Parts: sequence; C-alpha cells; structure tokens
Amino acid sequence: MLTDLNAQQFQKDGYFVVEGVLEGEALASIRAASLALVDADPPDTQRRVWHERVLFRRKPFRDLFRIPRLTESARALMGDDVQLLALDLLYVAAGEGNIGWHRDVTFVCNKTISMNTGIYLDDMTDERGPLRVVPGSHQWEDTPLKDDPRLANAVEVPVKAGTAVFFDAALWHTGGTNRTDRPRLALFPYFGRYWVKRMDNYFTQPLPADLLASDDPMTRQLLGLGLRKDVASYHGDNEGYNRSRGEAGIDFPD
Ligand SMILES: O=C(O)CCC(=O)C(=O)O
Repeated sequence: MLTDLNAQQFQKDGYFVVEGVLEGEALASIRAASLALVDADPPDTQRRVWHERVLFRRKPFRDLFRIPRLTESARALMGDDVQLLALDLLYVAAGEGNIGWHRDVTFVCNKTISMNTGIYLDDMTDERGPLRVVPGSHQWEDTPLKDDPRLANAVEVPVKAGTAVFFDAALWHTGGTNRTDRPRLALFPYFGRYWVKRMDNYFTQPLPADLLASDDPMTRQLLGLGLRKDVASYHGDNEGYNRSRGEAGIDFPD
C-alpha cells in the first residue's frame, strides 16, 4: 500500500493524502449516520463535534476498523504500534467556517508521535472550504499567528469525498468557510504511538461489547486493548512482556 518514500514525504511535508479510503457503501452509510446526528441537533447549530463515544454507538463508524486502506495507511505513516487515540465527527453548517490557523498539539518532535486525519465526506470544492496546511510547519517551534508571513506558503488540499488527509498533529492548518448551502462534514481519526495514552478511560468503559470482544488483532491494537504479535512499543516491550507485569482477569482477560 504505502511505501517508505510516501512515509518520507509525510515526514518532510507533515501531511499525506490517500484517496479512496471511504468508498461506496462505507461512505454512504457514514454520511447517512452523520446527517442523522446533524438532524437531531437544533437547526441553528453552526459548528459541532461528536466524539468517539457517540460515534461508536453507531455501526457505520465501528466498521471503520474493517477498512485496511485506513488502518494500514495509518500504520505505515505512524509506525507498527499505531493506536487510535480519538475519533471526531465535525459538522460545519452552510455559510459557516473558518476555525483559524492552529496546530493540534503545541509541542514539536523530530518524529511524529501523533497524527490527525481528515476524511472528508463530500468533494472539497473551493466553495466547500478545503483544508489548508503549511507544508513543513510541523517542525517549527512556534504556533501560528494571524499575520505570520510564513502563512504565504500555505497550500489548499482540495480532495474528493472519501479521501483521507493524514497530518502530523503539530502541522499548521485551518479549514475553509463552507460557502455551499449543504453541511460540511469530516471525520477525524486521531492516531498516536501505542505508548501515547489518553488520560481518561475513553475506550474501555464506553466501548460497545462487540468492539471490546473483537478478536481482530489490528482492531484490538487500535483500541489500545493489546499489541499485535511481534510488535514492540515504548522501550521495546511486546504484549507478552506487558502481560507478564500485569494481573490476569484485571489487566487483561484470563
Ligand atoms: O475543517 C477542517 O478541515 C479542519 C478542522 C480543524 O482543524 C479542527 O476542527 O480543528
């Protein structure tokens, strides 16, 4: 799927585009489930984000784990011990937008330790306000200010529906204004190395039973439930070593 060259490009520019991550039935059912959430909201909502607890209660979002083009791309760009740290759905109403230039984490490393992903549910025409990024800015120490001259280097990423834009979480970016008369919808799976954990119990408690009981090794790793065989994280620990330090029945199933 992705090559070492692609990964090098990602490290250099701070972002990488993968087309066709959501297609056909997968795209249609995620769009429908997203629009149902929008419809349940007050009609004057201008912008809203739903997090993974809400989304994982709906099957089309749980099925994301069955899309190798997403999970394998994330693995290739982030590392073998990739984990899903969050999943957001973003809605921007017709006529609304521009969140302003920002980065998602404010510290900078010489390797990516967490990465956001915009999967756009509609064609990102100029009117719909595509993502804009400043290539290479993930290596800069400072956060973007409105009048920074380096913003002149920004590029637009006008992708087709179902395309994923993976970006280092420190990359300077902004979403454009939605100048259409339709919602602007995007999913944001946020990935990190396996040893970068959330501070709360986001995944284990609210996780739907079928995800918690999944025996698919990649799904379990992405949910932080266990590393795949022969994958090491942190200072080289594999799942066997992690378990040898824990207690069966409490830290992992018997
Ligand atoms: O709307 C987009 O394309 C980017 C959104 C974003 O950066 C954010 O919500 O933090």
